[in-house]
Amino acid sequence: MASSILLADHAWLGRGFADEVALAIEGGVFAAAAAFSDRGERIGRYVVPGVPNLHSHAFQRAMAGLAERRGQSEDSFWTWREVMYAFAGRIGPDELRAIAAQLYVEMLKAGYTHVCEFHYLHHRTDGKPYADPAAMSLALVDAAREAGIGLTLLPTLYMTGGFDGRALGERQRRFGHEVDAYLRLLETLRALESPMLRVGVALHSLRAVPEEAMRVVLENKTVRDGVVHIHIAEQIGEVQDCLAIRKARPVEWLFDHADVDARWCLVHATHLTEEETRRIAESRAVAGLCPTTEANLGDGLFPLKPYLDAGGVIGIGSDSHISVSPVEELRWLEYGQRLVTRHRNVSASATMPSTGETLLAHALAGGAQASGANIGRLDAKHGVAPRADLVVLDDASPLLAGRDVAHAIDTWLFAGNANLVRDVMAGGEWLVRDGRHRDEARIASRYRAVVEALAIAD
Ligand code: NGQ
Ligand code: ZN
Repeated sequence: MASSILLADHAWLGRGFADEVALAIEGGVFAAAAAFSDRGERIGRYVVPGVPNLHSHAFQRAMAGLAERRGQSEDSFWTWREVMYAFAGRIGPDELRAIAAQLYVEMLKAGYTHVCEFHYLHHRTDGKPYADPAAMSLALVDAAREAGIGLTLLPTLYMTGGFDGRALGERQRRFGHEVDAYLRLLETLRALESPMLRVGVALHSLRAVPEEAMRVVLENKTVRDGVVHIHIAEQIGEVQDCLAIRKARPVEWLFDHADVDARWCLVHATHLTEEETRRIAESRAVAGLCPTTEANLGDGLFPLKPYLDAGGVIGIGSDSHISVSPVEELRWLEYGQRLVTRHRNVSASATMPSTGETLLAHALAGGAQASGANIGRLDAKHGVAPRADLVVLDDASPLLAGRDVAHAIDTWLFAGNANLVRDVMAGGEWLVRDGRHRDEARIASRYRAVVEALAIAD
């Protein structure tokens, strides 16, 4: 890992651009600020922190496009889930490694430098553990290392098939754990932690985790200092079931039964009352928004404006990977709001008038918080040097012609469809240069072989 000084005409510091910035990199982190001089390497006009992707189910990348045909009955999230389960049943460790590595290369090329993997494909399809019970988790760790992306691995607790505590269905069996075995898996993975690999906890959903199990896991000492992710209130049906069985709405129930704070990431949190919106905002938990997946699955729209007005924290994820791009997530986050409110620049405010900069600042801060990693910025915070993750935009692109620094991020996020991400570094390593990942040919050809074999076996 070389030490170096990188020079940017404009680099994103704090919540916006500063001019003529020298970034000193040492041991994979941004060391104390350096002087802007000839001794550094000029890397480009616009340099921004790598974007954290706070929600991913990597295997679903390989089924993108396979659930867009009408079925017999009315299509919904729940019919999509059946297609997804059938697909998931065919993924073992080798398939997962190949799919995830390809996905992570695509993420890096799009500007994501860290991913939170909400991982629940733990066992063989009959529910029996692999010879190494961590085999599927380790396939994700390997894939992240091959691609060079930072990873927050979130082994996911999944125990029941519904709020009524019913047993897992046949196709859910491989997701399941008893609490003890789950905590053992967590401990095995915790031993591997490094600056590029964090380990947190995920509860799949209130549907999948009984109250008592949730309590035991949250009280466990290895869990207490890490991040906690959960899918919540994504579909109306889920809110109704929760109300019927637990006598409270999902977010309401969670806040009444757990100390939800800044360690938490509430994924989707789509269907909220005003009171629930306020409670999440005040808790400082991250709302983990995945706009392209939420649109694709017909989930509904998050109440963004009231939530941001209440000071809420958000981040973005690509979830099912129907799209792999922070541009698309942030663009659709804003566009969904414009379409329902019939206003423009909904996310921006008087203090931060640029919609693009506002959204990027949120995604960086909220994503870093949900990752439990020291990322999302180019400058030290409280004296702690962040990991050296950065994105250089392609200033030679016609899209950026005639744009000054005040319009660079708005142009990146809202104009056109050409990918403006030119160079990407994570953990102090250049992974993407001139739009190409250092190992993309090998990783893509292995991916192709795996996905073609899955298609032949159909
Ligand atoms: C998942 N995905 O775990 O992959 C879920 C679907 C479920 C999204 N919610 C399955 N987007 O929620 O039961
Ligand atoms: Zn999810």
